[in-house]
Amino acid sequence: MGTDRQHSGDDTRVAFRTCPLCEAGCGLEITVKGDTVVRIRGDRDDVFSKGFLCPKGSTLKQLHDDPDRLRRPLVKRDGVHVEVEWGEAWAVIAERLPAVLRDHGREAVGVYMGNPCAHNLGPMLYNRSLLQALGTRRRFSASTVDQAPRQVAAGFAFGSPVTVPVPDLDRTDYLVVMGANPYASNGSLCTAPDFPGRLEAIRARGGTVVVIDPRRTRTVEGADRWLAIRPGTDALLLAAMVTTLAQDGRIDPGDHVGAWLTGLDDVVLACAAFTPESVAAATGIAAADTRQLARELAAAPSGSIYGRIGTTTAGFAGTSFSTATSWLIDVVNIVTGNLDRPGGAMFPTPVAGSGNTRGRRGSGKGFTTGKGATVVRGLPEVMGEYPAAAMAEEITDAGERRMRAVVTVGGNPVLSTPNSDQLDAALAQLEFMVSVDIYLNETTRHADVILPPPSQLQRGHYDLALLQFAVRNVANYSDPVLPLPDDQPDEWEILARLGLIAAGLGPEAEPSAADDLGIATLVAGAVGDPHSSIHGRSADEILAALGAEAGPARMLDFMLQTGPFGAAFGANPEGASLAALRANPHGLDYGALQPRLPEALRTPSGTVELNHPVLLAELPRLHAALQADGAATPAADEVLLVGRRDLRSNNSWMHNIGVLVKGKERCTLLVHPLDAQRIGLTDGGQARVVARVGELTTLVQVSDEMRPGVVSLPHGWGHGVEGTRMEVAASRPGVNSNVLTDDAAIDPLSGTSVLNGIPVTLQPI
Ligand SMILES: Nc1nc2c(c(=O)[nH]1)N[C@H]1C(S)=C(S)[C@@H](COP(=O)(O)OP(=O)(O)OC[C@H]3O[C@@H](n4cnc5c(=O)[nH]c(N)nc54)[C@H](O)[C@@H]3O)O[C@H]1N2
Ligand SMILES: Nc1nc2c(c(=O)[nH]1)N[C@H]1C(S)=C(S)[C@@H](COP(=O)(O)OP(=O)(O)OC[C@H]3O[C@@H](n4cnc5c(=O)[nH]c(N)nc54)[C@H](O)[C@@H]3O)O[C@H]1N2
Ligand code: SF4
Ligand SMILES: [Mo]
Repeated sequence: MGTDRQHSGDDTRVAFRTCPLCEAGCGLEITVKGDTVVRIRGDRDDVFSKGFLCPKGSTLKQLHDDPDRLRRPLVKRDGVHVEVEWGEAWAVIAERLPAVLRDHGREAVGVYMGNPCAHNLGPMLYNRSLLQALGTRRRFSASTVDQAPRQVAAGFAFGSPVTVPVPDLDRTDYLVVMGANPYASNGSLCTAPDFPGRLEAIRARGGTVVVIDPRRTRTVEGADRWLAIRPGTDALLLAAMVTTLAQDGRIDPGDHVGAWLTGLDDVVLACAAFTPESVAAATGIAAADTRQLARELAAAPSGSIYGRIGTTTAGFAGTSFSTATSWLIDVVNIVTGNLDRPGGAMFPTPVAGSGNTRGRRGSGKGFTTGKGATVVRGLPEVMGEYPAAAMAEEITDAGERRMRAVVTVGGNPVLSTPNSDQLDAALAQLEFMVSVDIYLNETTRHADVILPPPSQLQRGHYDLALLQFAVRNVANYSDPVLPLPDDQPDEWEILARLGLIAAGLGPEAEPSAADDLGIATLVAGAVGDPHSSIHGRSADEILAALGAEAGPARMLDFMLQTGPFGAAFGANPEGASLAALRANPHGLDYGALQPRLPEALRTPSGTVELNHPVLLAELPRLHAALQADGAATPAADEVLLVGRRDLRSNNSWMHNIGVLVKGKERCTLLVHPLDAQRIGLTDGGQARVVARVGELTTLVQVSDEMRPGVVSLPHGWGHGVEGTRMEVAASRPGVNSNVLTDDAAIDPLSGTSVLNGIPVTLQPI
């Protein structure tokens, strides 16, 4: 295979491959003998990760070999999943899915796409055709339990939801990490292999790292300073930082950004309602600390605030300000002169596939939401989706307009989305459900048909989504390490065939023919687009150069060649292409991030629309919530629940790998000693945790890592449910924290759930 190196003499070879498990995208060196993986280690020559790898990376072998990983489709017969041939699985789908569409219309079908789809070329390139074929607006994904607020804020202010600034980690002097724990997560919306090493390098070169988090995480331990914020109040702190700088007369976006900025005065004025003193009781951060933080960031030669899960999924006063928080992070980065400058918060120039490197540069249609709304709560469409938190009610409470069938692709919403008992019960009521998934788990147990894609090692890889948020402009492609078994379709073929069936073309229609048509359409669009590097060229010439082999690799080649560093089919012979990446198995490095204003903007005005009315209106709403907040007087046994991640977990689905779950129990409730004492909880004892929507019983771990009044329970556990087939996971089940999270509380602008800052009461058992 293209990127392999053959050892002479025996059948041992070394393949280089990017790890598809998390956003860091580390380079792996995989030694294979015959068709057996004998070793996986970090690729020291990888241009980006330089040998770094976490404990999960080498488990691609265990994942591949896991006897519970599905290798054949399952069909549910009399309540039990049985293995069938592919032909039979397709026949069941062809009989039942089009019938729902025919009898009840396109909106009767819903789709949920999970996180692994963002790490996988098949879904990244072919989910869209499945969605088009289904023709439903009832699209849900993990985005609304994750990053949607960050993207919506970027959409309004910069004109495109993929134009998300990332901290320039390798050149910064001052980094504020807000609601992220990259020592465990390895970073998110900031693709940076060895994120911890990059943080240590900031301090080694004399810079400063500050962490804002209700828990003293590993990231805090590696930092200069910790501000133990009360969950959900980051927007208040950020607004008060703006006010501090305004009072100091230090609002200065710099000439470069200042030239492309609208509405700064409006925003600063609206933030004046929040001062370090007026927010201190709510945030739990002393006014002097807020001032110091603002002043230090403004005075640093370069710096930025980087916000993640704690800023995009937190609740406050019964509602959520996640989009506002992401926007205010941008505001602080702007008023301190740090947007779009080296060492600050910068826009990557993705080598392939980004909406913000295509089309007209510097202005555009801008960003809107609300093309449609959910039936039950009338929640608006955002980025082509509805909130994941609305899935259950759309199945159970929408009467004749209810969702009767669901397709999941690489998702486990029963463990990942709020009020999950309710969703679990709703899925059981569906008329038909199909899952494209590698496991029979808490969600897929409800599916009538499960279609298993190939393993992580049996498919090609390019981080099309995550390299859009990388701290360097890099590109890295890997061909499949192991061949596909004879009758195993690739994931793109599964998705394409599902689409063809939904379109009424039957199970015999050819995915490759649909793909040929798809690529021809893309090429025709590009040669006709005056902004494309292949404008005016012959479509036939381009198609001939791309070759006849259908699938993601051809599509990717097209994207690389027409991207900002692309070879443009011979016009720029040294440029990026699939062939160039195959010839460079350790990746290609296109250098540090470059300033991209105004070219990266797609707003109607061609400026950063910092005072977009939808965003600006959040400040009065935030002020009202501050007044309503009962910060000082929670009920005696009430605490706020937040989540946490562990280096050896990956959301809900890697707990079937023995080496990753062995050792001490990790699904524990962390409780501060003062809270434990007050409530009567003991270390190693059990607590009942009660929230508005549900309750559970869990193991208590007393720890002064927590801010008093805040407790932490990881998500992604709660295995061993009847009808699942994950033996190792079932032996260490843990509890499902999303039984406690509330589907009613969402960020109104993005539809994103509240997964942190959940009011709960604790009782000893
Ligand atoms: N309380 C709380 N809840 C949370 C979070 C939190 O911090 N706290 N975090 C949220 C976040 S950030 C996220 S991203 C979501 C994740 O939410 P989901 O994406 O719904 O859940 P995952 O646990 O990632 O489940 C992935 C599913 O994909 C399957 N899978 C794995 N690899 C493949 C593959 O190659 N192809 C296919 N087709 N399937 C595959 C797995 O078997 C599993 O069923 O969870 C969210 N939920
Ligand atoms: N090992 C591992 N790595 C992963 C994952 C995994 O499950 N395991 N999941 C991947 C995914 S899908 C994602 S999205 C990323 C997420 O990456 P991160 O955002 O780094 O994830 P977390 O470790 O959940 O960190 C969130 C932090 O926010 C804090 N927090 C909670 N509420 C608040 C609040 O209101 N304000 C502030 N300031 N902080 C708060 C929590 O205490 C926690 O330390 O990780 C990815 N990487
Ligand atoms: S940090 Fe992420 S990408 Fe790197 S080896 Fe671990 S799981 Fe894979
Ligand atoms: Mo995520």
